[in-house]
Amino acid sequence: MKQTESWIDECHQGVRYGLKGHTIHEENSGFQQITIIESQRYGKGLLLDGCWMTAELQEKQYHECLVHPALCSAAELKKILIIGGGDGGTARECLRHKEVQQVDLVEIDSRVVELSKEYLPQIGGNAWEDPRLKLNINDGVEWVAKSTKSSYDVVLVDSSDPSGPSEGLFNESFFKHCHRILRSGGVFGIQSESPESFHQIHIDIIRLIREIFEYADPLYGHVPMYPSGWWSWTFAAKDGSRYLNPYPNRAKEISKECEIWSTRWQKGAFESMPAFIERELN
Ligand code: SPD
Repeated sequence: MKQTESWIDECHQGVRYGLKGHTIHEENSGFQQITIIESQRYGKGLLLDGCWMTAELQEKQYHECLVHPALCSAAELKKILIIGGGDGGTARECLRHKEVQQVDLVEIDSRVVELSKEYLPQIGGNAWEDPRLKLNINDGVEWVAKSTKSSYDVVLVDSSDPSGPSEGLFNESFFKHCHRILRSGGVFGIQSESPESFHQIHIDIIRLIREIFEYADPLYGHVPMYPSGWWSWTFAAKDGSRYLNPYPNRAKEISKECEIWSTRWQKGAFESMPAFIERELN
């Protein structure tokens, strides 16, 4: 029998951001409400606590933009840390880099991983079987606090919005640990919300990261299903703004199979800070 299609919306402050489709699975994991939907336009999708996380036909717009600015510019790529990212998309993009020896994926909610493997297997792709991937069902805040100094070449935070299980991933203490565990020559990257829909949160994230890291800059792009569709990722480093300059050999190899990311796209995306954000940050 054909499922009844309806609008599935993420709602904020008098605005809603929706896809037409139907719910195929819903549960409360103890950490959060997890919803898997089938949409008419973007394939299967995932919501956490009613907020859009990803969908099969637009996940690359998010994952490529979080991963490649960092992995194409870090001095070495031996050991990568991903906090969150339970759908596997960030790990998949990291593991496309042949120099990567180990990816520690630290996801607090095992059900996000299990349901993503079951309903959204294309998003993780081969990452789940890759021996370089070490999946840890653990609290990312505790993980960074316990990690030894300078133990990672790249640290990526692929979290949901800063509330519920992700609340602790946006504060001073967390960022200080990320700075401590990053090697010099390393790159830190985090999804940093929408300059429009989550304007103040976006500003606060950049300001805080700039207080802790020697160099930090946001990059702007589009994820159609997210609030306003206008999204950002912020990158930081200790030894210069190396994230602005991808190594040409890595970039050439990686961009061959990207939908969005390329050195050209990245250059524009770092340059496209809107004037109102630039004024506030200065
Ligand atoms: N408002 C949505 C922010 C979600 C960012 N993370 C998405 C997870 C995809 N791996």
